[in-house]
Amino acid sequence: MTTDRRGFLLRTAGATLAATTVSRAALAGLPEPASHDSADTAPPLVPPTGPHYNPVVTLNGWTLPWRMNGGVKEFHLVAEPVVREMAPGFTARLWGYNGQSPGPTIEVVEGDKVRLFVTNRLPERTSMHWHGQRLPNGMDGVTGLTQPAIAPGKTFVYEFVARRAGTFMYHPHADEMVQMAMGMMGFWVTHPKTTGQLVAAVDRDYVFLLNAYDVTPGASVPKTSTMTDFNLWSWNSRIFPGIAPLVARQHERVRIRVGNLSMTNHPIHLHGHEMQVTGTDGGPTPPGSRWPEVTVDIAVGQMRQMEFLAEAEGDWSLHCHKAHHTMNAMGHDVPNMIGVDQRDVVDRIRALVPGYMAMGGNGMGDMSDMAMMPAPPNTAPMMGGDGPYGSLEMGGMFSVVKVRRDQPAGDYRDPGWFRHPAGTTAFEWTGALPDAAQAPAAAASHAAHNPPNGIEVQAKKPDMGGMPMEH
Ligand SMILES: [Cu+2]
Repeated sequence: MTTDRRGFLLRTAGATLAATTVSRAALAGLPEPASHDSADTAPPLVPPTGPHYNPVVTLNGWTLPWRMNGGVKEFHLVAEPVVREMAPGFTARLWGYNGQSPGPTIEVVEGDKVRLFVTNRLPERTSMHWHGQRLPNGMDGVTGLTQPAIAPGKTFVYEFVARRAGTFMYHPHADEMVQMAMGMMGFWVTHPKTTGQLVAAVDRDYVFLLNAYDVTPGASVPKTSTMTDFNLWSWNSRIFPGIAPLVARQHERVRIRVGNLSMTNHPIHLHGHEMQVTGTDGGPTPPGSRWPEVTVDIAVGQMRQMEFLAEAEGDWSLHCHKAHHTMNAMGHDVPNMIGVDQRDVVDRIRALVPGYMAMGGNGMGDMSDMAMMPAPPNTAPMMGGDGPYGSLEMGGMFSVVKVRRDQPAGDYRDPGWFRHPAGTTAFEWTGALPDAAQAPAAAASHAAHNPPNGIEVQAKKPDMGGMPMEH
């Protein structure tokens, strides 16, 4: 299909423009839809042609390739049933795009003309809404309001100019309750033409979506009528320990873009560093409006861009701070048995229910090894993930920011667990104290600020205070 540049501009400027089915002739010229069958994090997709930008990395996801056609970037999304490994040992049957849920990330540059083909291979109708974009009303993708639904087997075309740089999402606006509960969503990043004070250049730019599923242990298809009681809280349809780490070289500037397409808010908490919200779904925040924080709450339907300087080496937790959201299926609605000696009860119940197991008499941390609780096949452990010191006892919306001084720039491979310098980890008290443990950087600061009498008289100002995003 060839494109008349002038015609494209005229049509996108027109108020009557609407998404339409393509003709048979045009279908023959559809871009080949790329597909992805792995839940591994794909390397960033460096743009094959200018303008250059630092591409994002989609956690446990990938970026959709495009083709240029007469100055227009053409993408082909295919809505279809997919199989998603949500964590090792647990696979869900979802709906998504191009082989995965979420669908691939779309990356363009401010001012790009884009054409998106959306093919429906689902058993029911769908549409595509480009969440947060400025676009002609008829391209907004709302079934019944701005376009007829895309029937199974049909392909629709959306055309608009990516007018605003920022962080966006895409999702159906047709039978939304079912289609989003089944995993239909994706990320969209529009890079600015130039970086500067409002949108800084960063060394690493990670993106993920917050989503949630209700999958009965042992089953693989989500329940789609669940309103609040989800049992799997996921990033990009992955749950810990299945979520990839966010890797950075020490002193790099890192951006994390998050969109929330679940049914509740998620306070995303980073250990060891302060973040600033440098952008919302409405665009970049003015530098004077930014303040540091360690937890950024992200409401339903919102997108947030957080940035921080990866100054501290180590393995730093990044997670939702709702404790139930760092727990996988089977952790919810369990009666509180703390302090209850269940031995006698268990014997009596086992006489009636063979195989009955007591849960949580000393808290539920013991559950992380699953030794006392055999799960049905295809069930994610309630919590787990082994670290260098044992089980993390976490699940769901949890990952690790891995800051290393020797991580090569542009290398996103997992460097493994942090090797703590001697004397810098919490230790068991055995009656005497060695010299106080200090991380090397902190030790220098401590010496500079401590008078001989040992009373600390100055607080060290957080690094973030003087580092703002503008330079
Ligand atoms: Cu949460």
